[in-house]
Amino acid sequence: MIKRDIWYREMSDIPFIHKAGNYKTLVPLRITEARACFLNENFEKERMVLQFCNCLLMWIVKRRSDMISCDVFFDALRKEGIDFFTGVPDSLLSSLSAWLIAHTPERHMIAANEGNAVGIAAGYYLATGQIPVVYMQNSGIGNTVNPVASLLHKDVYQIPVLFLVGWRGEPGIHDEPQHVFQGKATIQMLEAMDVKAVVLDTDWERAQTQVTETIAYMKETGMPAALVIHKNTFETVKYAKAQNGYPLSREQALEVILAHLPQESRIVSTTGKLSRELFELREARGEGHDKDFLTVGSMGHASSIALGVAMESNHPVYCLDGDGAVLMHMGAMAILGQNQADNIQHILINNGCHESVGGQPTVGMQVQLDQVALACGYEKVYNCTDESALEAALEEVKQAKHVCLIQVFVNTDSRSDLGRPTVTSHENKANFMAHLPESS
Ligand SMILES: Cc1ncc(C[n+]2csc(CCOP(=O)(O)OP(=O)(O)O)c2C)c(N)n1
Repeated sequence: MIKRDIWYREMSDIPFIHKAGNYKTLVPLRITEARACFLNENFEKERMVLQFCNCLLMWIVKRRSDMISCDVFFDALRKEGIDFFTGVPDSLLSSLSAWLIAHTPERHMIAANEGNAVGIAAGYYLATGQIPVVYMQNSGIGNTVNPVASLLHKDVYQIPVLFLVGWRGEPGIHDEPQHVFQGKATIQMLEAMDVKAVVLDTDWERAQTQVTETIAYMKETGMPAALVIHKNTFETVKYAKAQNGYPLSREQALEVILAHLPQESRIVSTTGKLSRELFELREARGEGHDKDFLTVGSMGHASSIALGVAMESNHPVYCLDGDGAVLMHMGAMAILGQNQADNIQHILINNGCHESVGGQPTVGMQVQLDQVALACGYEKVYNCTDESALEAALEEVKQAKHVCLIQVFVNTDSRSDLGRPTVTSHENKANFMAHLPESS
């Protein structure tokens, strides 16, 4: 959190700009109004922008009055008889997740993937006749395509599900490369599946009418519909990440891993902060990035990408995975376990949550993923909770003749100043491919 006295010392007498809800109107705010503002926590970075501009600050704040209260939003749904929620967390919808976890845990289920959530929602509808909610980042639309088209659609069973879709990569708003195309295609993709798409207004008076009309449409037609949600639509509801007491953080585990991998090995890393930490650790170690493929999108597919690479190369290939990602497409473990390649290893960094998007729990600590790996045909599994156990496992798998699982249990810490890769996704691909053919 920003310390109030530091904020006032740094910001006094400086007018700053408020980017309003629709990101078009620039509203100058007096410093005295800062109290009423929701501030970006990354203060150091913003201060650099301030120093650079000297007197003009492009500040990413929204007045609380521009935002929708989660209490009010869920109350409106409840009045329509909607009170069952399932989905996959996302940073853009983190306030919604936090609210659901705090207020209605027995009516809320975090799913393994967005298609899984559609299945649960459809079953709920069959049992109750009530409309369920599926929430997700727009990246998850792809995971819903089959159950939407062949389960919910009116040509099949005609099941109304209300989707809340976080709009990453919204045109006109800067976002990471993995969100750009998805952002452009979001509305079209929904409409192509005959899912009515309504972009939720950030002003509650207008949004309320949209919610009422959308639900009326669903009740009348029996069809699914989606409320597409801009960034910063909802007032902040904080979720306190559960702590689990494990000594290593994900980044510390990565440090140990990098120090013990064979020189010629290649890494395929999973979606989220793990890949960002890997990138920064490579910089800190003065190494290049050519040996790492950062799977910035396509959550849950890193181990499959690693398998494809391993099949066609002589390098030892290590997949660095997360528990949320492994659970999302757990079938990949079966294919990995049954493959013939002798040069692939699977390292699962398990913090029991979707740490990258707010720390919402996964079932990663309840499910014995090591036993799943063995059942899938992995040669051996290692469960590590500290540095020395991890080091020993990393040394041992160098001799393995088949895929093993090294599961590292870590805490839920991460740095607040974590950056993003400065190499583009195209450069990452080109560099990785260019350095793959020969063992080096
Ligand atoms: C299909 C899809 N759904 C949701 C997301 C949003 N998302 C990005 S990272 C992440 C969490 C990943 O959790 P985990 O694999 O456990 O790694 P951690 O962040 O805990 O290191 C989520 C849900 C996404 N990128 N793609």
